[in-house]
Amino acid sequence: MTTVPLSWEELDAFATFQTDQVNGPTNAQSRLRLFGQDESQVRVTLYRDNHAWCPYCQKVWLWLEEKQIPYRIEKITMFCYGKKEQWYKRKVPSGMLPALELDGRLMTESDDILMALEQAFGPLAFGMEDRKVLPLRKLERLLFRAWCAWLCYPSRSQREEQRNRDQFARVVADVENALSLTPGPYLLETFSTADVVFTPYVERMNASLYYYKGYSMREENPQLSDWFDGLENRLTYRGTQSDFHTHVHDLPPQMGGCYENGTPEAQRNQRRVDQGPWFGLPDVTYPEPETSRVEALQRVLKHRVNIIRVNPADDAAFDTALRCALTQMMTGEACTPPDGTDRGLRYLRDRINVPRDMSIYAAKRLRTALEETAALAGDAQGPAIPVQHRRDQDPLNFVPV
Ligand SMILES: N[C@@H](CCC(=O)N[C@@H](CS)C(=O)NCC(=O)O)C(=O)O
Repeated sequence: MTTVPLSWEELDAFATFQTDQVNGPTNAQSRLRLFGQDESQVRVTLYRDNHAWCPYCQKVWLWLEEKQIPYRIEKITMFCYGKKEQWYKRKVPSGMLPALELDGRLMTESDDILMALEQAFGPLAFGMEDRKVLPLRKLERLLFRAWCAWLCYPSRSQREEQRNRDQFARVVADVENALSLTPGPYLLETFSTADVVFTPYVERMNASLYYYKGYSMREENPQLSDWFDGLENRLTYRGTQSDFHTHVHDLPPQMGGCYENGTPEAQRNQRRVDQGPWFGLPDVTYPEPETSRVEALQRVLKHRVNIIRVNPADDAAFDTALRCALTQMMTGEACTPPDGTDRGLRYLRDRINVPRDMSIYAAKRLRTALEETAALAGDAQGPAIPVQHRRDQDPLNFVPV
């Protein structure tokens, strides 16, 4: 027995989630952050990517949020998602992100940006050039290189694959050791620039190695596990945090390829990340907020016209199918979608982007509802996610109507 889908008006009535994007918790949708201060205090504009994916942007974003510096956000398209904005190319001819304006002075290069921000506003506990931070920054680059060597080049033999894995494990052991030297979960006595520098790529390592190599960085390393938990205790980090699905499908075009090792663990993890269940994956451990469903609903309601328009399914049928999935998500009652919409529902399931569209738990709720609703119609998967580019995510398709 399944229910009939709620109308858009009925779904609207569930949309009671209030957020303050300007002064409230860190979120990916905000264009202005004031932290309770007056707009006249704004000295900073951050130019970051539309998809909230760029790791170097995340570094600067997290730093500004931690320091509660009032700032504006301008969002730019990264090459692999669509066409770079001409006005931005006039400002930054290379088109690279992040860029930042401080008192009208434009700068690029995330490390230089952080150092300029430290000069203007003081360090985040320990500065970029602090003698405790410098060796940790070096360690982060070693970890990054070992990760790329393992993930982003095809291994010619089992031995080479094992060598790359061992090399990565050796650097991880050094990170574990560094983390064990401090009493808390962070790299130094307190949360600092050092943690901000590690965050973006370690988050991407955790996702990609789980999926492509069957290696669970967060679960297999107790100090890193505590470190991730320590990050997730911070609302700043939660607002910038992505999920496994988003990262593993955004990394190949960005990194020039990600190579799986074909182990049973990797294959099992790939099925899990792509088809669920998404709850219980080691991409998050803090408890699910009560607002996750309503957050997901509101984000869909805001963009529903474009979501339906870009979907490969017939618009009228997909309108009903989407309402079925949202009805299931909000009421818990199964709702059978029109025949043939399973493919379209899974297309959308595969294109929820965290944190661009919504927070991690909201995305898990929505992916689950889309999958469970699709399963009532059939087992057709959506068109494959491209690995050379992500123009299926062109932000121009989602300009609010
Ligand atoms: N060294 C630079 C690296 C910045 C960088 O590589 N940015 C990439 C995104 S992660 C970029 O802007 N690529 C151009 C594009 O994809 O549009 C920094 O630290 O800021």
